[in-house]
Amino acid sequence: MVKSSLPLLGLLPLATLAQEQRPNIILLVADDLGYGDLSCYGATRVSTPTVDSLAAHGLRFTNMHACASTSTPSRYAMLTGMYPFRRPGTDVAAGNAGAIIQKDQVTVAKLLQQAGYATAAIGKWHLGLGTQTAMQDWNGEIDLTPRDLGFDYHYIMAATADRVPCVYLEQGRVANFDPQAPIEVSYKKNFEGEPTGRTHPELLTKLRPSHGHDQTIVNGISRIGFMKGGGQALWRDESIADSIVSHAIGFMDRHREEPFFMYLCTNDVHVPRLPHERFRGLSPMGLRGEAILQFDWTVAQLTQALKERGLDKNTLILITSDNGPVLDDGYDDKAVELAGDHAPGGPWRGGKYSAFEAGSVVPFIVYWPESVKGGRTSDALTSLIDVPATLAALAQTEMPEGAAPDSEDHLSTWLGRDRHPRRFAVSMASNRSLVLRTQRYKYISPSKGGPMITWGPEIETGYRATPQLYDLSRKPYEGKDLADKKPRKLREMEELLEEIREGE
Ligand code: NG6
Ligand code: CA
Repeated sequence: MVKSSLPLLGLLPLATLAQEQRPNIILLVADDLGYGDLSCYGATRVSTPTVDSLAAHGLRFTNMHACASTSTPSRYAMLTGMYPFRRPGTDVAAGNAGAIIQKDQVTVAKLLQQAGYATAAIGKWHLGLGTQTAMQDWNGEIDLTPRDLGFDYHYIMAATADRVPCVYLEQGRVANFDPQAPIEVSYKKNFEGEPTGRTHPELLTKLRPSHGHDQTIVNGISRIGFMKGGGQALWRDESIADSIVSHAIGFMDRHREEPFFMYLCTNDVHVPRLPHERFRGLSPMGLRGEAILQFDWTVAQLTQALKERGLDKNTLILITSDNGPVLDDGYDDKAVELAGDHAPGGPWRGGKYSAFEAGSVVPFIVYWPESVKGGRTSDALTSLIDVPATLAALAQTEMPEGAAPDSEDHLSTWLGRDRHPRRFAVSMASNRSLVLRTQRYKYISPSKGGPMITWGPEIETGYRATPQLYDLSRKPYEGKDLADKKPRKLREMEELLEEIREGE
């Protein structure tokens, strides 16, 4: 079934990479960008020329899996190399959640730091901040930040654009802090006299909620959670991409003489979708389409900046997404009405939140002009759980005992030097049910819950009280449950999942 179009290449063995040749690494993670949202993955109603060109000159994977179909658990796995099902408290985090990754945990950033890389986290964070939930000092210094987790520099959004606090944090403090407007944050109750989307819909000048998202209003958009103050520090949604790009380029400039690692997370294409005005009207799919264009623009800005600094040849860019796509995720941005025949999940069933494939199959493009032969695709089963071990191997640094326990080094597959698939890929749906993929089969563990998401998005969950088995070599994908027909295969998958569950 591994019918990759990769020829087996006789490139230099990795071990001969000299220290000084170690590339800069940009791990570019989009938010909720689906497999079918890029034109190099088959989108026709939107065009992403820059990403397409990186794919054309790099390696494009068709079977990469995020470890969860929502952000927090997916990112947790990608940074720590530990499956989120091993830790409670790894579900979608509030904006005032305490740090979810422990200070003593190994992260990909710590591994690369130890290898001599300058490291940064820029953009969406969504992994909690501070030692204790709801106890952060937003007007002073946050007591546990990405700095404690291996990132020398951070310029981040605490959670998501639809959650308060709507400010950036830089080096543990609110960026552009406004002493005239001290910040308070609560996910329990509103602050006296503060209007919300629910009480003051007339103040919603930019976007209205379609479900949820009716609390504090910032920039004419109501959010999840309550906040007060912020003043000059509050973000303008239309400028988030610009702000992320300029801070990424700033970091590049400060570290052009040494290897750097950037965990660069766009807000696009998460809700509320309000890309910069210069994209308005450029997509038949409205704001969601414009957000995809803005994502492509972000990639263009980065590649251009690398080129101008002579860093383009020796920078490895990995482009992916934290989870699958959703159209209506809580704001009336006409994503559903304007989608036309666009299939954000490509050929896969389900979407964000779901146990079906579109929840976890994500785009994955590897671009490194100096070392990766371009123009190829690979259908090898791969997983974002391997980010820590694979990047540590690339940086030629040791993995400490017990570090990133679920992560494996698949560097040769990622760089296209061979086409070995992972033995399995595990991901987690939003109700924490587990999904197991092998190159050919897929197992969905039994769980409670109806066939559709209940709170607004029109997405099939893939949940069922009985175990499901699918043969992914058959179309339509996940069209026929083989659990009854193939009891031996089913048992084999159950046992494998049990083995993975127990191992650590
Ligand atoms: C959901 C939000 C959704 C989005 C998601 C997290 C509501 C009704 N929906 O709870 O809008 O924020 O959480 O998305 O609140 S993620 O990509 O960061 O995981
Ligand atoms: Ca997401």
